[in-house]
Amino acid sequence: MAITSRGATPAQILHAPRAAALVLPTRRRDELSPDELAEASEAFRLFDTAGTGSIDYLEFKSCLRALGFAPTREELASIVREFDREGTGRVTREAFVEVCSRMYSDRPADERLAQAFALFDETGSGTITRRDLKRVFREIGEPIDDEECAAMIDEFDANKDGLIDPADFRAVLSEAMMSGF
Ligand SMILES: [Ca+2]
Repeated sequence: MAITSRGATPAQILHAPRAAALVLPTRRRDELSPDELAEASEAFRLFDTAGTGSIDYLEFKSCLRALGFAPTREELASIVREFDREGTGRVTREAFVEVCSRMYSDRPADERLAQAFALFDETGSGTITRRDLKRVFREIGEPIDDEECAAMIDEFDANKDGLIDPADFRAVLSEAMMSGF
């Protein structure tokens, strides 16, 4: 059934991504949480043995690995090109923190998706039902009626089983990101 036949407006459809974005654990891109900053600083300190405030390329690579990142040779080369403009072959603490911010903000995408999904899927059924959707909207203080709810599900329900599965949810969130929420 076409969404328009239910009278849902594009704005109403956009409600779904917005709700998803609201329950998504927030994180501003390129910003480290205090824990992450502490972790990154500690790693840097360990490798900056001489305490010069900068580390060389190999230390930089080890440092990132110590934090659980496994950048490819190409990624490393491109990072070094970007940050080591003067060609010193060293990465400063500030540059290192910035690199970490990017890596951390890329890393938990799937984790955040799962966390947000779980907030909708209260029963852990693996899918989001109309009831789940309505509950979340109620919780965020923007209750929706059955018609709006059905329209939202219809918009993202790729296999048309009336439920939002994790793949559908990913699409909802991409929409949320694209609309700037
Ligand atoms: Ca589905």
